[in-house]
Parts: sequence; C-alpha cells; structure tokens
Amino acid sequence: MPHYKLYYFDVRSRGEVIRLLFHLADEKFDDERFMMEEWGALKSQMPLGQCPVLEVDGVKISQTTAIARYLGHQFHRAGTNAIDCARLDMMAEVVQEFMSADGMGKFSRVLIGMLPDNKDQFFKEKVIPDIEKYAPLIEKFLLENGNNGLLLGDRETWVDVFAAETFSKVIDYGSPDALDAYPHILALINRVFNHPNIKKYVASRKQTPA
Ligand SMILES: N[C@@H](CCC(=O)N[C@@H](CS)C(=O)NCC(=O)O)C(=O)O
Repeated sequence: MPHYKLYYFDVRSRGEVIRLLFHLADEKFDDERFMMEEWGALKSQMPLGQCPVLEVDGVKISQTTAIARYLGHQFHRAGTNAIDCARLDMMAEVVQEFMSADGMGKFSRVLIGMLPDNKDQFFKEKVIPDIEKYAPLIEKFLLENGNNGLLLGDRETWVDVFAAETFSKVIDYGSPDALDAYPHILALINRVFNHPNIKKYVASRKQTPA
C-alpha cells in the first residue's frame, strides 16, 4: 500500500468522508489536522490552494470527490463496471452539489463562528431548503436499489459513505429530526455508521464543532 497523508482542518466538514473511507478499509493514513491559523503556510503547497488534499507517496490530490473516488477504487468500494461507476458518479455529484449549495455550503463556517449568523436560524432558513431540494433525489436512488440502505448493489461504496456522512451532519449539527421525511436516507446513515470499522472509529472520534 502507498503512504497516505490527509491534510484537512480539525473538523469533519469536507474531510471526514476521506477519514471514514480509510477506517472502513482498515487502512493506515496520517491524519494531518490543522487550525485555521496554520493554513496560511500550507495553502500555497496545495494543488488548488484548498483542502482536503490527499498525498499519495508524495503526489498531492485535491477535490473531495476525486479523493473519495480514488480511495473507492483502491479499497474495492467502487462500481465493478463502467456503467455502475458512472451511476455512482451521478449520485456523488448530487451529494457534492448539496454540500456546496447556498446554505449547506456555508453551514460549517456558521458552526465554527467564521460567519456571524445565528446557527438555528441559519439552519432553518438556509439549510432546510437545500435538504428539501437534494434529499428527495438521494431518497429516490435508495428506493430504486431496494430496501437495503445502499445506493447501488449490496456492498457499501464510497458514494454511500459520502452521502451518509454529508446527510448525517444535518442531524448532528442541525436538528435531530431534519431527515425524518426521508426514511431511506436514515437507513443509509444507519447502515454506514453501524459498519463495525466505522462504528469503532466514530466511538473514539473527538467531537468537533463542524
Ligand atoms: N470543491 C472543493 C472545495 C474545497 C474547499 O472549499 N475547501 C475549503 C475548506 S472546506 C478550503 O480549503 N478553504 C480554505 C481556502 O480556500 O483557503 C472540494 O470539494 O474539495
């Protein structure tokens, strides 16, 4: 296996899906976490001046979905043919759009105090409309795949982990009932976070503000 090093802030936000994929596969990686004050010195060393960044034997990869997809293939958590890979990519793009939408995209910054908004009001006025736009799409894909809590096939893929992590944040940081109208997304979250490797990691994971 290559030597892996993940660069990300000391929060879940966009970086956590990558940590979860390593834990799911039970593969070692350097989890390089830093504070905002330390980021200035690192920014110019990153391919796009943003993080998360995964360094693989010295080669740096940027963009959350590119990293998660790469790990999905490395760890046999991807589609097994071109059409399944394309369908998973389609679903991942929906999750990425949700994560970058107007409210959801700013929510982490509200949570860590970088934006002055009131957290509860912001969640209600800005994040819930994003949930209402994107959750039905993911709910539909889950329904089409049957009742096993997965987006495609019968084994957790990188996109299941990506979707579960992204949607679970609205429960963990927004409101416990935020996804009550989407039982299949709740089943996905339940399935991913009950995988023994992920469960073990999350049980010992430190609490972060976002
Ligand atoms: N499309 C990129 C967005 C990356 C992004 O916005 N990263 C933020 C942190 S979540 C960042 O690096 N902010 C610091 C900066 O831009 O200087 C991805 O999904 O990885």
